[in-house]
Amino acid sequence: GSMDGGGCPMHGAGGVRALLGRTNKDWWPEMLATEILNPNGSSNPMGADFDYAEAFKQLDYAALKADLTALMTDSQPWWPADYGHYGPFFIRMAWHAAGTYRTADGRGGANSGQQRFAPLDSWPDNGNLDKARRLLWPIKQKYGKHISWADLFILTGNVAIESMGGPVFGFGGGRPDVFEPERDIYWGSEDKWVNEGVQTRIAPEHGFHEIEGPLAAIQMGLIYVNPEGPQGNPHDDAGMARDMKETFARMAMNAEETVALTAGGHTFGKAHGNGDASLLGAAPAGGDLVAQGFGWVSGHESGGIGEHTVTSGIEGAWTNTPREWTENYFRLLFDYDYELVKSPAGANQWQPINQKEEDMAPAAWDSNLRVPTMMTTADMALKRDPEFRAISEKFRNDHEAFKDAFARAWFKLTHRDMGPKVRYLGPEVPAEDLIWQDPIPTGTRPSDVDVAAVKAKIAGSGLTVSQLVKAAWASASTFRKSDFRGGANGARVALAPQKDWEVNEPATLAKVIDTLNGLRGNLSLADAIVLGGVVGLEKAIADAGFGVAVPFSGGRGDATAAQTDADSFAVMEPEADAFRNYVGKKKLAVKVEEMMLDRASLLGLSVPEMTVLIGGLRVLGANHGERGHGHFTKRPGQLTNDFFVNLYDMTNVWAAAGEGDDEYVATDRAAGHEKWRATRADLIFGSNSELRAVGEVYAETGNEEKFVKDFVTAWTKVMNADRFDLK
Ligand code: HEB
Repeated sequence: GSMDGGGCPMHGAGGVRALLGRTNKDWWPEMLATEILNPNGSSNPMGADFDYAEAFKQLDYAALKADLTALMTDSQPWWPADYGHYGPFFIRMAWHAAGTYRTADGRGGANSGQQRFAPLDSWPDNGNLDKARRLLWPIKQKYGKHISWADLFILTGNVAIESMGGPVFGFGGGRPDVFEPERDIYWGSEDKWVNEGVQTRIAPEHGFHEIEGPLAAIQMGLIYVNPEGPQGNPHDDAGMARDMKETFARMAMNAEETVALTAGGHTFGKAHGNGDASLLGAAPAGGDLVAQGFGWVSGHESGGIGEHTVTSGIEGAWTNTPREWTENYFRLLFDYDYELVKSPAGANQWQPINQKEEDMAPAAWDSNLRVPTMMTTADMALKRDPEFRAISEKFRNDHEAFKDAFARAWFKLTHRDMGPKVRYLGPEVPAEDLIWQDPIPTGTRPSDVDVAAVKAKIAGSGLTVSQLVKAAWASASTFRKSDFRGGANGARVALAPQKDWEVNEPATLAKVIDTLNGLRGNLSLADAIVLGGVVGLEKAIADAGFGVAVPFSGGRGDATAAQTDADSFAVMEPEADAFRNYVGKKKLAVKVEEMMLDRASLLGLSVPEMTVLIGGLRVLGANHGERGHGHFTKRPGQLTNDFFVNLYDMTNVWAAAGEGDDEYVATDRAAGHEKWRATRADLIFGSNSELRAVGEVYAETGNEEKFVKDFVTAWTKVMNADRFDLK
């Protein structure tokens, strides 16, 4: 069942949910199935040779910014600008583009322009942002390949802030667009949107940790929290603050950043609820052909634009100066007491009691008219929650501190998923290094002579193939293409918290690192760990009788503990790692084989790459804690295709080894004696027809060397996944 009534969010047998939960096909069954033409997920019309960084370097950045500035006040009759200025609207667009980021898997966020696609384009919380994108289209069209939509969303947000006098910390370009929805992301399992019934992800009697898996929003279709209060209840002060803190924490924001962002954002613009929400038409993804992707078209006699716009249903501006950066947000929040009122659309909101005429806002559509300002229940938490209140008071009394905090938090919000600073492009990249960028000192490329010398020392060090391969895998396999964090560069595997992760077998890892540190000469530790993997593999390949070389690209740097935010790395600890046949103690929300897919996806691997890596790692003895499961070989430490050969051997009969679903045993069909042990992450390569089809290729006679070569290619891809300097 679904999670109606705030119940258990888990689905299916054994309390596990489906990896992807509810998908576009579930929401919009009639959506055109364009993916049949892009079975490999590449609908990119720019082609493989297109280098966005090169195209961006040719951009006339100043001209683009001037055009964006002019756009701010170029009101269009089909979507008139409130107060004659689109700035606030564009800030909300940029914030919602970035605000889907979540730390747990690094997915979401601004870095691929996903707001253009379902389901995000049709989330209730993204209401009317389709108009913001259409307003931008002439500029996108003009600058073409030199600016991606993903970059444009964020740069437009920055220009909006600047054009209203607000503080900005910088801008880095370099977010290449994708041209289809990211289909590897879990947005939740609920079958109703936030506005279709009460389906909160935090059951009041439980608490924060109840938000399942990577999710960072409190309800389906929201960026974060319900502005009217938990489940729409405007009187649940504690719940409101709790929801805000937990959801913002899940996108890497602390309480101070949360206050600065919300107050800074709501210094500008207004909410829209001057009309009847029931008159709104379908969201973009479900819309009629002639709507051309325009959503939420209103049946109101005026067309539901301008004065009668309905978006959130809340109505009014937060301040008396909605198109300028000022101190008015905190002033009005603290100077007035507020009473609960209903917007014309029926939403709960808070209105200042006995508001002075001069503190009222101009009407968005008529600057001669004064209307009361408002606060949402979420805004009220900034003064009602004790922790938030202390921060709000500080900002109220120290406007410079507020400006700095807002500018920095906005920069972090909008750049958090871009990975290391080497990926930032353009003239406005701030010089200052920020801890959330996971800084790594630039490495130097070791000479061939040095590499050869260290290789020889590693080979003679007594470290085993298994130890070397495991250390290299532990180091590199944290990489995730979702937010470009992790990876072998920086050698953070030798620092807290990674060095202490159970999956990494801390004691053995420490021994390998000590040994490598003692012999690495002028190579960085990060390079030495990867080179250790090369030495281990080359031995395993030679022992198996093949002559395949393993490439090595040195030049990694070593990060220090001071350059590492240990807490922010803690969320990256694997709860399971099929590549090392590891399952932690925590009960998994999805099946082990789905965790395997998820990790392979974050590493950017294809099905054959994942398959060949698992098959090879098993025979190399890379299992966590020397676990024998899936170790289907009589020649351990040799890089052979034995895993697949033995898995597909019909003399084996497989059965569950006990009560649980985590251990299986093969017996000889005729003689009945035990032959092998396995986990789900092993047997899936026989039971799933697609994985089996690929595994069979590697089991085939004549493909033994292909197996070795493909393994080396996939392995090297993982080792170099974070080498942005090589690309
Ligand atoms: Fe915000 C708007 C809520 C945060 C910025 N918001 C808004 C609205 C609402 C909200 C309801 C209205 C919409 C319509 O139109 O109707 N928010 C909210 C919440 C939160 C937030 C609940 C959490 C707490 N914001 C935020 C942030 C930012 C922002 C963080 C940035 C930084 N917003 C904003 C803006 C606006 C808004 C600018 C306005 C728009 C216009 O004007 O259009």
